[in-house]
Amino acid sequence: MLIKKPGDIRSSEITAERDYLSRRKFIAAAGVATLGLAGSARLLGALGSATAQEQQNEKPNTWDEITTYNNYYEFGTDKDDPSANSKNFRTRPWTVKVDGLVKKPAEYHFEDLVKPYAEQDRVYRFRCVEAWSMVIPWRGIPLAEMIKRFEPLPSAKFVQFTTIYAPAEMPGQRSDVLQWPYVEGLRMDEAMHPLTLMVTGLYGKTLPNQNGAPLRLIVPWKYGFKGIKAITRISFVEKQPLNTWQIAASNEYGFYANVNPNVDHPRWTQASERRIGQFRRQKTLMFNGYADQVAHMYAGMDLRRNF
Ligand SMILES: Nc1nc2c(c(=O)[nH]1)N[C@H]1C(S)=C(S)[C@@H](COP(=O)(O)O)O[C@H]1N2
Ligand SMILES: [Mo]
Repeated sequence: MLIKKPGDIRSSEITAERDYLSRRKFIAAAGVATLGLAGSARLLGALGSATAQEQQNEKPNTWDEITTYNNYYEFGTDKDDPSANSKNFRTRPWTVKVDGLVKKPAEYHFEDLVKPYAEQDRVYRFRCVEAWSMVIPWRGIPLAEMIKRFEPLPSAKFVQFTTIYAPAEMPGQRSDVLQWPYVEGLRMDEAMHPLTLMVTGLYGKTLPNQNGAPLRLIVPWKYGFKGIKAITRISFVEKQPLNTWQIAASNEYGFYANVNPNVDHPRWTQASERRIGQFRRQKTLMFNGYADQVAHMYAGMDLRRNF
């Protein structure tokens, strides 16, 4: 593709999620090979309902909005801190350690980790638990494709992710505002879901440092804090791991963190949200609008208790 500066990209040129979803290529890339027959049937079901979301016709947020309004406590607690303080953060060379309950534990150079895969562009809704939201054109690799290569053992029930610990380059890590390094976790089926993305880029360009370079997670039906940045370790484990925000305040943050308008956070409503760049608040959708694709994974679970 043509490399353009972000300012050159008109919103009409940005391919919306529905275009990807309607392409057979997407079906081949995102689901069938990984999930087998049952999974592909489920994905085809999801495609039908994605079309229903077309009506919302959501415009992606601008490059400036996405890269200057960030949460990344390693670089400060204010929204404009990460863009201001992450300029000298070094993302090369970068290694990702894969360990735990896998047949192929290894330490990968970033380049070797991503090389085998075709990156995909996907526009996802993104909602922070603080009740703001954006629409973001990510570029990345389905996590399921990476995980297949590691050959997890049947005993691996969860995946834990760890951010790099580099206090010399990350001023926030020199304070104890959170426990470092930042950690996150997913249940194996969530990690293998075709919507779950290992993000390497934004607007078709390399991922900026403030958005989690060189590698960050995006799970679009969960609150933003599940999208751990600057991942340096992926561990396959048997027991449900804690995440950083649970460690900080377990009454406010749970393991699942599924976007749920019916269960409020003690400090922020989850029933509605403010889209960055817009004035009017809008209703928050169950599972952030991805219910048709993901609700089956939580059937029978009490989502008030498992928040
Ligand atoms: N390592 C790390 N990852 C993190 C965070 C963080 O502080 N440190 N903040 C999380 C939160 S609360 C949100 S909302 C998203 C923000 O992602 P963005 O800045 O790309 O919008 O990153 C998540 N990932
Ligand atoms: Mo967040």
